[in-house]
Amino acid sequence: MIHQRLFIASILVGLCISQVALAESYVIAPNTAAPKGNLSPALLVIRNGGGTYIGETDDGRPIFDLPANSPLITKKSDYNVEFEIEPLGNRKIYEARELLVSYRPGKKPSRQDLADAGFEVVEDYERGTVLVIRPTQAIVLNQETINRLAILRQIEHAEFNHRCKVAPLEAQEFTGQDNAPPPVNDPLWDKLYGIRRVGTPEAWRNINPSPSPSSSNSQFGDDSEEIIVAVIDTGVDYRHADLRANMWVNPDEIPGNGKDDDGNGIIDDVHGASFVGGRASGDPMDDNGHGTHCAGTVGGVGNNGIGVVGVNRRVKIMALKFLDKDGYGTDIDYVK
Ligand SMILES: [Ca+2]
Ligand SMILES: [Ca+2]
Ligand SMILES: [Ca+2]
Repeated sequence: MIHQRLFIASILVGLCISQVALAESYVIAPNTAAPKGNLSPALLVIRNGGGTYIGETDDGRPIFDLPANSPLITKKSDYNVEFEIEPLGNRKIYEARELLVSYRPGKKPSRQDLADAGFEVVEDYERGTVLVIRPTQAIVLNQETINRLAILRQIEHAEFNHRCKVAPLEAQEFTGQDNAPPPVNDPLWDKLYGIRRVGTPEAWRNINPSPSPSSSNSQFGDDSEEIIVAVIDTGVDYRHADLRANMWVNPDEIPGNGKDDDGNGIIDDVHGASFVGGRASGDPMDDNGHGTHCAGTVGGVGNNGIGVVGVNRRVKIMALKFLDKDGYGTDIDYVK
């Protein structure tokens, strides 16, 4: 997926979960001249765990050190993610913890080196210089144990492989001042909270002062058919009557033939892919509902007399699933 030549207009992740304050630590190997904020590109995520964020360069300069509740905004996108962080004192939870470590290109630490430091490889993410590792003994993962990795000079960066969870969907109805007649014939227009809250009707009216169900697509300024939006979430019900016309279709993959026609390592990935549980699959069907809800907000087919309308009435939605049916997923599966 990562190597597809695609224009991804935006990435939506709707994650939110209760959090517990905990100091979170990052470590940079002593000989790594990391400029300020230069974390591994594959690991740029927001950290808003309510703790203090610390990173150091080889000469001791802090990379970042933020007070509680100051989110780090990534360079890549501007999404709102909060991660579940269990109490450090909860030994049982941390016994099962994993770490993500990135290493310098061509400098992958050997399994023996990692074993000498007390870790074993859970997963080798070969498309990036990233390993998922875990302690070989039931120990608490904290700064001290992470520091043991610092003796491996190949390692640039280490952090917890967080487990995160989507917030349950809450029904909300729009209660704003928009008294204009419905611009589309989608029957759930009156119940659409998100896109009206963010002013989508006003945006449409900037293009067409009187949008109505009889307006043509072009009169909505609806030229976004070539834009691909990746919804990274619990998957998407790509057969949904109000979404299927707006689903991205992999042009180089023949569906249902049991072969990886485009050679990207994933069989029959027609509308996206799933990375749940560390296994790549070509079927990102949503078994939770959250991702389909998000996809509807992004690109529910507009003015078709069915269901909802998205911010983009015509768009191509790529379903990338990393959260399971209960809404849980990990950092590493998100990165994929
Ligand atoms: Ca494929
Ligand atoms: Ca195929
Ligand atoms: Ca619709």
